[in-house]
Amino acid sequence: MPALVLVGAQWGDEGKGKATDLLGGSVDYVVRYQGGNNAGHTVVIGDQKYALHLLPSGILSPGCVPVIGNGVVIDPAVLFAELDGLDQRGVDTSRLLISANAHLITPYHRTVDKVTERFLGKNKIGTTGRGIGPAYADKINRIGVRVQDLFDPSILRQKVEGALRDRNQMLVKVYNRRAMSADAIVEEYLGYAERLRPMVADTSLVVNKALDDGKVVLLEGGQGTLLDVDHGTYPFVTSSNPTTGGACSGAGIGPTRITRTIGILKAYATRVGSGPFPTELFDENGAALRRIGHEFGVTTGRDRRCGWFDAPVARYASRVNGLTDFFLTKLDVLTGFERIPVCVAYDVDGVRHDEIPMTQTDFHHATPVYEEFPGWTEDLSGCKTFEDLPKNAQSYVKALEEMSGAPISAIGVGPERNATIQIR
Ligand code: 2SA
Ligand code: GDP
Ligand code: MG
Repeated sequence: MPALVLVGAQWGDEGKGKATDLLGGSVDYVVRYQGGNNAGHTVVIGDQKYALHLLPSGILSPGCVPVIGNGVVIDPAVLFAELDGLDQRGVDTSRLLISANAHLITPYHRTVDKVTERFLGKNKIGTTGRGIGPAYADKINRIGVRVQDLFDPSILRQKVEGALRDRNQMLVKVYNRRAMSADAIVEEYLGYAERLRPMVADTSLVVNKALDDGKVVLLEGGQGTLLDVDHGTYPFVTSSNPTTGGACSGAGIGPTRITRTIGILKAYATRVGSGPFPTELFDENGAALRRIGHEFGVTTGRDRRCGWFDAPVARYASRVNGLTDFFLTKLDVLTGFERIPVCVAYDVDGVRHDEIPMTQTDFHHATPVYEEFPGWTEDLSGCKTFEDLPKNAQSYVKALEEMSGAPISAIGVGPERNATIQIR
């Protein structure tokens, strides 16, 4: 039976949390495969709103086993705080499984993330400051601390001391900071071991067995395609692979298991943090999108940069992820705009580019070539079928579908679970 992947098709915050929750009733396992508590996935159920940072959105579906895969980086204090918060709201979190191979974010990762950003000044990446990049850097450098190391105190000490040797030199000599104490970190992290132990599993084995048994597994990506460390707007990216290839390595399954890859696509565009964003608006339209769409970071509270829909970005996401279909979200936010421009290509120094330019230098210089669509004024929140949408909204969706490289299978017309039009 199938594994499905759900991936952000733009710069994140497309509405992946809602989409995962929507599918939650029909899936048995939801696996996070990359990122960490930099994510902010919002799920609205009735009058309750949940903001999940590290936990898979499937934790809110009672029949679902939530899994944190090997590709995720975990800050244990944040994990427990998030679990406690859900427990207090009556959510059963007891089914959570965590990969023994997932890496841990430690206090030195958070510190390094913050000081390097500060020193980059106007060239900063605009990270969430959660220690994500430095934790992945240690993983690739083969000096990372993994969940399983919490159960072997001597290995844990050896690793923390090893990682701190260089780090402390850098903190003291380059950044004029105090050295960090390996003893304190080891003591703190050993304190997490007991609570963590019952959740820890060989999650690759669990997920593969589930697939063998005919269960449905949903792999939930964080961030988005253009924030992918390989396929995004490097270096203005996160330090993992949100794209569908990352779902295999980050969950420990083979690509032949995957039968559906859904791209979550916002009806306009947003980005949080630095980096190129050709359709970004600096006028009252941008401010209106931010206000109506509540475009503020779920983790950091930062204003999100807002702009018009970018079709080459959607096509790119379709291509690098091999998307089978899109969920189009937040169409309701566009109600009331008289004309809705869509970027159909770019102009780079007088040359038209129909696809994302090959080099970042060109992408930084790209200005959008727009095609305009007539807007609509009707409230969309009550629309249940495609035909219920105003004609101009129907034409807008059809045009987006034509330009984006994969069929649209659902349309979001509000944040709530049932504010969704299922098309196929
Ligand atoms: P990091 O912290 O190393 O992953 O930051 C690197 C870049 O990745 C961006 N990034 C995000 N972009 C959109 N949404 C994210 N999650 C939160 C949300 C963000 C928030 O849902 O709103 O609250 O600010 C997310 N996480 C990472 C980040 O902005 C950098 O550009
Ligand atoms: P994620 O990171 O992709 O899960 O998205 P975020 O939770 O960061 O941001 C998406 C926001 O849009 C959340 O506040 C959702 O509740 C909201 N949302 C999702 N789908 C829709 C929709 O179709 N319409 C509206 N108005 N809001 C939506
Ligand atoms: Mg988000």
